[in-house]
Formats: sequence, structure tokens, C-alpha cells
Amino acid sequence: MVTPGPAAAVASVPGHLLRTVRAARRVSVLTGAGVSAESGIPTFRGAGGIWGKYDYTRLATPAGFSEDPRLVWEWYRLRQREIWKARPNPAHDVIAAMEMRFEDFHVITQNIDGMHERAGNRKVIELHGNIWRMRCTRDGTMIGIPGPVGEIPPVCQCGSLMRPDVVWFGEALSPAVLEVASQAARESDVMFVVGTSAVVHPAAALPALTKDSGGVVIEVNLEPTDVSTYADVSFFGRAGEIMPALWTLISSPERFMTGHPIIRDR
Ligand code: BJW
Repeated sequence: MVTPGPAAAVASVPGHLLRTVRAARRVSVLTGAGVSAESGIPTFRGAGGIWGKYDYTRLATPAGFSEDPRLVWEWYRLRQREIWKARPNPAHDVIAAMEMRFEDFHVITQNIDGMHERAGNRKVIELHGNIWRMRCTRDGTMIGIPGPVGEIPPVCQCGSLMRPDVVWFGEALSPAVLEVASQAARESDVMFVVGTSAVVHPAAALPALTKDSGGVVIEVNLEPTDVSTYADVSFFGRAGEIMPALWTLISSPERFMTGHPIIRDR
């Protein structure tokens, strides 16, 4: 069987959706671990995923941190080293280019790796924090981390333990951050949902806000997710291939497309 390449796959996008995306003013992209997979940063679930190898209750919960802060920091230092070596991939690059093209654009990411910023995005809403920040467990003092941490566990000037500035299971997301993300989702003419299993809430509910407000949802993932049940279109393939192919289609001048089968209405 011949599998269609990414260009052929995106060429099946209905003409009216393509026109909607081209005319869109307010666009958002919700990303998950899959967008960074081709940069060599592991995803959480599925084959080779982090949670298949590590116990999240010990590493990504407040109770796990209280129990063994050194272990948790060892794990974050390991991931910092991995992320430090990684480079943004073509999917990150396209998402950075989108910010230049659309008037009102937001990246809403569940990732803590800072790769969107490294690719050039400036309007990034980080739902689950950032691995390159830590905060004091006593007074909340925030400190940027310029590279993988050395001594662990890091300690604040006040003598208290520092923790990674990320959101663990059972912890509330920042209400302000969640409100900005929800508003962006509700106001988006188009939301792209890239590389997320869409199982972790409240992030997983954001695409439905776009859909319920009359916006278009376009999904890019290796496999179907809950979002696929209501997305206007889902592309199944690698984000680093599908996103550039989609971007070529979206940014090609309409006049070259006249009469082309890809803008035919279905
Ligand atoms: C590709 C690809 C390629 C691969 N190209 N695609 C029951 C119902 C609803 C909610 C709950 C519930 N039980 C418990 C909850 C709450 C819980 C939750 O949602 N749990 C679910 C698992 C059921 N949520 C929380 O606890 C949240 N907080 C909360 O609800 O607070 C309430 C509260 C209110 C008031 C007071 C107190 C509390 C917090 C969630 C925090 C999540 N944290 C983590 C760790 C962050 C830090 C860190 O990274 O170290 O966030 S867990 C992990 O999952 C990480 C991710 O951001 C998050 C989402 O994962 P993501 O990004 O979707 O990755 P994967 O691996 O799941 O999927 C990758 C996808 O990419 C796959 O689909 C692949 O196919 C695809 N892919 N390669 C394209 N090349």
C-alpha cells in the first residue's frame, strides 16, 4: 500500500476550510508533547512515552515532591539536559511563522520545554509552566534557570526548597493563564490542535470552546483523539511534515489555486 505523503494528505482539505483559514484574523494553536517529539523530546503517553517508564505519582505530583524532592529534581535535571540539546523542528518553525501572518495569534501550549519561544513565538500561553523557571516553596519567589541545574535540590536565598515552576497533577493551573487561554480559544476563528492526546484537563477542553463559539478546529496528530470526534478536519501524520505542508497550502497565493482540485468545495 502506498501511504500518501503529507502534501497529498493536506491537499484533501475542503476548499471552504482553506478559505476560512486564509481569511482568519484570530488564530490559535494548542500544542502538546507531540509537537516536540521530532526534536527528540519524549511524549508522555503511548509507545516510548515518559509515563511508560516513570511513575508520575512520584515525579509529577505535590505529594511525590514532598516525599523525595531530590528524586524529582534529578528527573527534571535529566529532562533539562535533554531539552537543552534539542532544537525546534519544522512544526515549531511553522507555528512561529503563523504568528507573523495572523493579526491576533496565540500559541497555547501544555509543553514546558520553551521550544516555541526558541522558534520565535512571542505570544505563548504556557498552561503547565516552564522547565526553565523555579519557584520558592515558601514565598513563591521566581527564578529563571539559564541552563540545566547543577546542585540539587536548589535552595532559595531564604533557605527554603525551590521547585520547578510547572503544574503537577492535582494542582490548579494559574487562573489568570487559564482565563487568557480560554478567551483566546473562544475568540479564535481557527484553532490548530497539534500533537496532544487531549486527555489532560482543563487543556483538553479548549478546542471545544473554539468549536462551540463557531470557530474551526484543525487537528494534527499521529492518531485519532477525542478532538477528532468534533474537529472540522484531522490530519494523521507527523507534525513536522504535516504543518509545513499545510502552511505551504495556506500561504500559497489564491490565484495560483484557481481551478485546482484542492480548493474545490465539498
Ligand atoms: C505526535 C507526534 C508527532 C506524537 N506529530 N503528533 C478526570 C476527568 C477530568 C480531569 C481529571 C480526572 N481525573 C483527574 C483529573 C485532573 C487531571 C487530569 O486531567 N487527569 C487526566 C489524566 C484524567 N488534571 C489535573 O490534575 C490538572 N489540574 C487540575 O485539574 O486542577 C484542578 C484543581 C482546581 C483547584 C484546586 C486544585 C486543583 C493539572 C494537569 C497538569 C498536567 N501536568 C503534566 C506534567 C507537567 C510538568 C512536566 O512536564 O513535567 O503535563 S502531565 C503531562 O500531560 C504534561 C502534559 O502537558 C500533559 C498533556 O500531555 P500531552 O501534551 O497531550 O502529551 P501526550 O504524551 O499525552 O500526547 C502526545 C500526543 O502527540 C499523542 O496523541 C501522540 O499521538 C502525538 N504525537 N508524536 C504529531 N511527531
